[in-house]
Amino acid sequence: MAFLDDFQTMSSFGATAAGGVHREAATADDGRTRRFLADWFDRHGFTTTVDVVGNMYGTVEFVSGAPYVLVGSHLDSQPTAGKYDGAYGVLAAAYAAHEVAECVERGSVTPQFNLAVVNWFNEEGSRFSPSLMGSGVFIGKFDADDILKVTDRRGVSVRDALSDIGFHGGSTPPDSVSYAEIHIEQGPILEQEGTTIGIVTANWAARKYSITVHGEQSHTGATHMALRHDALVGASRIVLAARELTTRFPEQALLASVGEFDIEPNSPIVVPSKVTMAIDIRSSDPDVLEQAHAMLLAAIAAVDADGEVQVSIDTSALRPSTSYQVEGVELAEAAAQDLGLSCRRMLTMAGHDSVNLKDIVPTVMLFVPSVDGISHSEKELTHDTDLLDGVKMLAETVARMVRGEIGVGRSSELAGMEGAR
Ligand code: HGY
Ligand code: MN
Ligand code: MN
Repeated sequence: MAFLDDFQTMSSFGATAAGGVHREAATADDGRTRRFLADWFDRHGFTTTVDVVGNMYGTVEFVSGAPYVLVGSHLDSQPTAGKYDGAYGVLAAAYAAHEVAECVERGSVTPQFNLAVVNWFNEEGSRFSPSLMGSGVFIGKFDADDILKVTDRRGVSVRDALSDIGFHGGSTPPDSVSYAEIHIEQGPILEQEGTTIGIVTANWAARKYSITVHGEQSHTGATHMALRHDALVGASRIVLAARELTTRFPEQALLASVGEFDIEPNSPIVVPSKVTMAIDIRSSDPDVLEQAHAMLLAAIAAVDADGEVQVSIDTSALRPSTSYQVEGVELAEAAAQDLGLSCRRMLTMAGHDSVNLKDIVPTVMLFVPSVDGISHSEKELTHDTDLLDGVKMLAETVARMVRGEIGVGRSSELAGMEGAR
């Protein structure tokens, strides 16, 4: 199968020994994967363009001057991650778009809109924070100049990293009329139920914090205990407070972890002077998330008030729970039914670029099963049959979108959402 062969080739860029990929945004391996995609676009009649924040588009024009149905995901990965998260969605989008373009050529699809495959820059947010960066600029939530100045841990800016790999472009992004994305579920529900396609109706709410705990550097073997200001002790209390939060709600109602943690100066014989960390808390219930937010702030204030360390909350960002447009959900259900694929409605716990896109255009978000629900791990796995059924499902969905079944004018839901953005 061409799709599976191409997916194997794509997964070789930044491949790890344990079968995953390590391909953070705008690294050399991300560049290699992007060049593979650009070459694929060339070979299949798509025009490649790159915008100022490194979003890559492969466009095909059917109707001169008409807006574009966008379909895509992201090629970047977390460190030592799985090969399916994001990359599957980009290649599936390319194959689906190619199939739809062939249908247009044969006359079996009469297009109302044009079509563009997209690889969003830095969905993961591991090298450069925040996540959902390229799609955030696309929808106008972030300013491109601000984003280009963001630096990684070594002080390299987004602008320089993109230039280094040859993907700091200058093209105007295509004008979008609707968006579709397919992704692995990253949870166990589809596999447990034996369902092939998940159709996402809303995203979980999330809050992400970056926090600094300030102590005072001194000698681990010579400073009296009463005189220590150990940043790591304060930071550890906050890590445990985040875990403890989850026990105050029904099981699964709240998820929380500290995923990033840096100690300074990180020497065996020095009491740590500073710790920076990132906390991620999520819930499907916005009220639970807000209660947890208040509890976490209280726990942090208590650590600060004890006096050994000072704690600052440097950034705190809310990703609210919002719904995907019903018209897109219904379109996908009809497509799955016509293809004879089992499907169910579900929520997404993880963030996706579609969470951004749905704020400006009708958006369809699809899932295929993840074995054991594992993701952000080299153990991530989706069976080939599910990958191929997903491509079929995406092609049918995109064909309907190109025909204009959704995205004509602005939906009433979108009009109502504007004030909340
Ligand atoms: O889930 C996340 O927050 C990430 O953007 N994928
Ligand atoms: Mn992803
Ligand atoms: Mn991810």
